[in-house]
Amino acid sequence: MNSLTATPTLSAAEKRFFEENGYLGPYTLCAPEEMAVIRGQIEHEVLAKPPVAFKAAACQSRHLDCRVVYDLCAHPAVVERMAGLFGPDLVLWRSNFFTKEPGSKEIPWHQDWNYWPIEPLINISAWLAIDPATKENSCVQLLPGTHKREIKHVKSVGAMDFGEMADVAGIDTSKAVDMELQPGQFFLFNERTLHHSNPNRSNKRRIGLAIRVTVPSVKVHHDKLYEGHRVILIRGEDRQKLNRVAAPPEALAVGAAN
Ligand SMILES: O=C(O)CCC(=O)C(=O)O
Repeated sequence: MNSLTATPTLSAAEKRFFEENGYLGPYTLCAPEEMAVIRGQIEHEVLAKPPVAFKAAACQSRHLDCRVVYDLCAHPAVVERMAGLFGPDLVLWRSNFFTKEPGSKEIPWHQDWNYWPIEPLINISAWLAIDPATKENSCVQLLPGTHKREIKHVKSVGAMDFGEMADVAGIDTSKAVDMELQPGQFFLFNERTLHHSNPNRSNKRRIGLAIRVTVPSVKVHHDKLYEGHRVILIRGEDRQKLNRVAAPPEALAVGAAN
């Protein structure tokens, strides 16, 4: 199926796979050639210029002020599959670019719920490859089935990119699945799926965009994120109105504010 032209739906087998394993994919949002053009915009107009409308690092939630990022986060290839798992009403509450330059550290095994100010802890993420993501340049690794329980997190040990990591004593991390992706491909996973990435021992940079989506009945604690934080409704209706909402950025907003 061409994910660029058809509305994707999930089969019963795909939904079962997600329930059993806590992840799904890879799928294709766009061709590598199309992502090469988008990558240029991300490098020069997004990551090179911090946001002005809200106080966050240049890699955080740029779907709020850059149309190119919003269009990736709200792409039907992503959103329609998320709707197949989480229902018709969806809220984009966060996104971030994970850039691993050559020599960058390990991101430890973790479950995302541990770090997030949302209540209840319900989230579906898409991880979209901006650069190729391979074993060589430290693609994300997932542990299937680990989403079924919460794992205690402890202070990180060793040279890690995060301050806290999951306590994986007793968990067989050799069963990890390598999520190797071409630019423009993505996978889905939930807030309890254990994942990590190795140090980047190659000479190739790896950028991915993590897209975080929840449902309108989840309260996002804006004050624990950053000043000016908002959510954007990307599908269906927000009947609960629990969160501060923003409109999608204008198409011309990329780079215009700086
Ligand atoms: O990109 C990585 O290596 C880690 C990604 C991650 O931790 C996430 O998307 O939650």
